[in-house]
Amino acid sequence: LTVDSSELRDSLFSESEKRQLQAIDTLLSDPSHGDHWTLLQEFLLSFKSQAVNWRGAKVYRALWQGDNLKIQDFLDEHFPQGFVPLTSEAGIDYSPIEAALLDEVYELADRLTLQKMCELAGDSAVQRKWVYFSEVNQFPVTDLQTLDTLWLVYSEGKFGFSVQREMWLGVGKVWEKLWPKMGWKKENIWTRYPGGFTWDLSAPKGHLPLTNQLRGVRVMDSLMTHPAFNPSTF
Ligand code: UYC
Repeated sequence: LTVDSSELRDSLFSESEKRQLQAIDTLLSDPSHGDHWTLLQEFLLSFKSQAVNWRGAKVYRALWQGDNLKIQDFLDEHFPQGFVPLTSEAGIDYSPIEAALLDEVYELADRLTLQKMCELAGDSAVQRKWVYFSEVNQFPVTDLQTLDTLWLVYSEGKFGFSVQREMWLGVGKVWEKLWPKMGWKKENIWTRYPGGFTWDLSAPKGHLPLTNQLRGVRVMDSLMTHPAFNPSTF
């Protein structure tokens, strides 16, 4: 490695998020360049022994969207199941959600999230196409964390239940203060599904995934208070 690329390497593995992002931008501007490709591989492989984060997912997504065969082969070989470990205690396959998020089709990812939550709840929820708060309470910690990680890492940390939960705690658990912050209510009027929502990263923090409020706030409350997002359970 040249002096330049060893400096790039330091930045890539730096604790400073800003420095890391600059390195990522440089590397992704020409990923198949020899030194760049060496570093990108090392960076992605580091997530085999370390929790995934959105910087890793950003690199994975950019390479996944590209059309370089050598790069595609590397991803197929080392990440045949996608980037995020899709752990499920319930035996549910979350890969369609990851595929939608990789494609940046956030509306489909949101639909699939609801569908998978119905699967988690069982056959009757799949039939009725929505979930009871009492079913959400019984969701395995692992599965909700997998769903949350998917949203988190493919949104640069902007979306996900854990983000919504932090915002909810930040407004003293007052729902009416939460809705406008997430863009679910504007000038005291509910945002209309689906056209009123913003299906990309220009959305407000916590905008996605959606939880329909038609039947009240209890499902959302069950999500926000679930042990999956409660640090005291660990
Ligand atoms: N919808 O307004 N929503 C639907 C949201 C409300 C309504 C689906 C979110 C308010 C009806 C999703 C908000 C309301 C349907 C969401 C929102 C309302 C529907 C599809 C802001 C009227 C048709 C999944 C809080 C004043 C479905 C699903 C039906 C659908 C999400 C109406 C994801 C976050 C109170 C009539 N809305 N929803 O659940 O059941 O069907 O007929 O929240």
